[in-house]
Amino acid sequence: MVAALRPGRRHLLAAAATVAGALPAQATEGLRSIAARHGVTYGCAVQADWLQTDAVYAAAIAREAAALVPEGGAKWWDLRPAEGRFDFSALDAITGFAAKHGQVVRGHTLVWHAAMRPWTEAALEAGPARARRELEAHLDGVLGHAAGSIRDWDVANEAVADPWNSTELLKDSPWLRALGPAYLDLAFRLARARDLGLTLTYNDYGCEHDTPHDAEKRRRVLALVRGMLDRGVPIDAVGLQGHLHRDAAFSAPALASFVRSLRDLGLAVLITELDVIEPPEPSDPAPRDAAAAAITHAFVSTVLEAGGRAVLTWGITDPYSWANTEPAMARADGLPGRPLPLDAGFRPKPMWHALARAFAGQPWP
Ligand code: 9MR
Repeated sequence: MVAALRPGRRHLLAAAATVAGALPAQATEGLRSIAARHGVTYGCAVQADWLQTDAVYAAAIAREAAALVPEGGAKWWDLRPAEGRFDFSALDAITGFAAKHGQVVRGHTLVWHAAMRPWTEAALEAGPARARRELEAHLDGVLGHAAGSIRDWDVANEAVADPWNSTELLKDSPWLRALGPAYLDLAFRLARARDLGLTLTYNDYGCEHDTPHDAEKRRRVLALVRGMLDRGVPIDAVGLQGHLHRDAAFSAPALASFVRSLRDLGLAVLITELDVIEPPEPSDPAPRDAAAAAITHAFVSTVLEAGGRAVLTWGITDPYSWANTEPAMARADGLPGRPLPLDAGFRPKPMWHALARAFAGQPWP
């Protein structure tokens, strides 16, 4: 499945068929300019190889997005392939594309429990002094390299424990094991010390829905950032990933109250990884797209009304989404998921229109 849906032939053929100006008429104005008219920044996750090999994909990213975030490319896995070595090739391709198209880039992510090579995991297991040295070297190398192109970093990603498998505040992670619970404070302090002007963001999932687990996750995220602020730790923003579960309960008041609590702490709030994960039924695309659009509109409108100002989707077109490329995410009925604003032919779906209406403060019919 991965091979079938990874970039390549299918989309290169699509590129050949449509690149000569045959994009659908209704997509001539991208979400980026619709959002900008209403004071909102819209963007999406991108992958460097697709920007370089798929002309239709690249054109869609240029048209739709004012902000880019590397889906990979800025994780330890990509930046630190071997001990003592940095590889900025994917990141540079993305920041280069962004510079050419007047887009800003968010960095994702400096500290995460996942996406590290075995050498990094071994280094973190070698004790706190070694772990701190690696973290400092990483921040020196990465923040220094990207200082001119990335001004907003997810300093930490998904550090809060999941309520369904832990009663702790922090998730088990190589960083926690190496440096103890103060590792987050340390990462944010070290990042600020290296570059006073960066926006330092904490990013997490599982805060979106009206379920007991999400309510508890919201409580934990608030407790984490309140504690950091009480300790004088520099943190500027909280990213709500927004991997929505299409049929999970949603409450605008519950989410708005969470966003306002973060805003009251002086933190910016943004949506960083929006997409809609579907259950396996029904198979007809029309009701699926309608339901995805409805929850997208409710979620985005709520965050914007409560003071959020930026919205990034986790990709732009369905076939390239992790919901389709990762076998573990596959629908039980085998049909491709439809999690993103554009379909496989780069045509706007109802989700695209839901975003446009949410940016404009218009209701969803
Ligand atoms: O979508 C990303 C996928 O292509 C990568 O293989 C994976 C591991 O690096 O990360 C995925 O992105 C995740 C993001 O970094 C953090 N939040 C959840 C995203 C989806 O798993």
